[in-house]
Amino acid sequence: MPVFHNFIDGEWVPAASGATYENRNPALHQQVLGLFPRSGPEDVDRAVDAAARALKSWSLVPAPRRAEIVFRAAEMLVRRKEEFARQMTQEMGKILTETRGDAQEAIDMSYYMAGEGRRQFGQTVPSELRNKFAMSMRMPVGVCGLITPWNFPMAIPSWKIMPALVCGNTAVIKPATDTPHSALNLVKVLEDAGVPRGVVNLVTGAGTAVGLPLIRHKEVKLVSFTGSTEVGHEVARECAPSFKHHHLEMGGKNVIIVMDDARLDLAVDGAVWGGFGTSGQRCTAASRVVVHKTVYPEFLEKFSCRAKALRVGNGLVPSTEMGPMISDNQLRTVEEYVRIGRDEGARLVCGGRRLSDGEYAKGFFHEPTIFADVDPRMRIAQEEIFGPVVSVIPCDDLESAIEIGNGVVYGLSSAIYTQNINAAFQAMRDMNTGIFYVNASTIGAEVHLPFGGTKQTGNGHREAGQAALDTFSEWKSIYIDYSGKLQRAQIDTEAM
Ligand code: UN1
Repeated sequence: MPVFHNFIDGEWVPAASGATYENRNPALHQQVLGLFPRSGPEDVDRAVDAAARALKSWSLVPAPRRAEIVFRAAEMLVRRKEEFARQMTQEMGKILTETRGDAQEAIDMSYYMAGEGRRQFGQTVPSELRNKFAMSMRMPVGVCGLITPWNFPMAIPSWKIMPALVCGNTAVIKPATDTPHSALNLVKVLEDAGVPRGVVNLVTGAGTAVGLPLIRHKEVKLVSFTGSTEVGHEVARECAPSFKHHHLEMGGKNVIIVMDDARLDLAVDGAVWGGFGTSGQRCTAASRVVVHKTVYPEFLEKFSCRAKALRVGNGLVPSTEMGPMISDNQLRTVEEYVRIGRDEGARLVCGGRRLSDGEYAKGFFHEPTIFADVDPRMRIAQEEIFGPVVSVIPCDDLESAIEIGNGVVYGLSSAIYTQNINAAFQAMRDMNTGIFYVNASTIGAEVHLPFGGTKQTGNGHREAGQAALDTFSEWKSIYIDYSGKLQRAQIDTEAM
């Protein structure tokens, strides 16, 4: 049985208590993939102390040099992509093509952020006064506490670690309990690429035992959290008393709008990919499809045919199109929402059952599920399910589609399928989401544009793209007066 360790101050060490927990395969639950440290507050303290000690010297390494290490990490990820993807499918369940995509996203983010090492532009502006220079530059924030989810086990850790590093911060990462291995692989690559000791630390274990003490630690100056809106509230509350920076990326209830002039087969492709990719366990998943009434019957027919035909199974088997749920808990949540949908009177057109025959009994599988004729006020159309359950909602026109689309508490991603450029532009303007797609599904954001959402999806910060630099750095404005005399801004300005 492989035994894995925390990474603290450049050493691989067990939890101080020696306790471990099992990392199991959600497709074959009897299979234990490895033992990981069941860490506690004492491990968090050691990791944060190491990160705090490393901060000064790391922040003084020129940003292009820091970025070279990130670049080397990217190259190592390229070489080990297949190995990491297979391990990811085993610990998380999603199919191999998707875990390759997840590792690729980490590669892309690493290359992108490596480039940002040479591009952390500030501003130089004319001063209001003579013989005075004005400019701004970025500063690191300090020790970052990074708390990452299980659905993108390597990509999302990379979204946080890479910008944190190029901006000169040090970090302690606490990966999701269900997917420690992929985060550990990323940290190992950073170690091999030459990140100095203490700069990146990894502590595995539960949210209450590791995440909470990490958020509360006074030396942690920035928390970046991806997960549920419920836990996001808690993170925000914990950070408020000390005004600790906190970046939150939370739930979604994303929508695809299908207009009467849409290329219907393309829209069906998008709904299948967005609804059932990653078994619906994405914050960007297309869990609602709002369809113009004139094409509604045809869309529904085609969509349910495709969903019924999806091959569900172990993600390592090449023919599999949809893997298991991450855990029994997640599977129960999905079953509960199916019950809620039925009770609310939505029409179940396909799926709706846990899969438990034969090989399926060994894991946490659920059928791709579609509810039709859904009222947008129903709970299945309002709440994030994080599973393979899609609500199809009829609409009369673009205005009502947009109103339905916006009628949820979340604001992450939305999409429209139409051939009408005016409709596309109107929806682009009016959908209150952080990400918007035209003739493409709600998933598949790229690393060099801001990622995040409005309303209860986020708290105004973004990750990825240049926006990540704003999340992981502080601004300093600098004025250099070389006039050799007292110049009073605002007061002397007029006399100029
Ligand atoms: C998530 O579901 O938490 O845009 C992130 C996408 C992926 C990232 C999803 N690139 O669907």
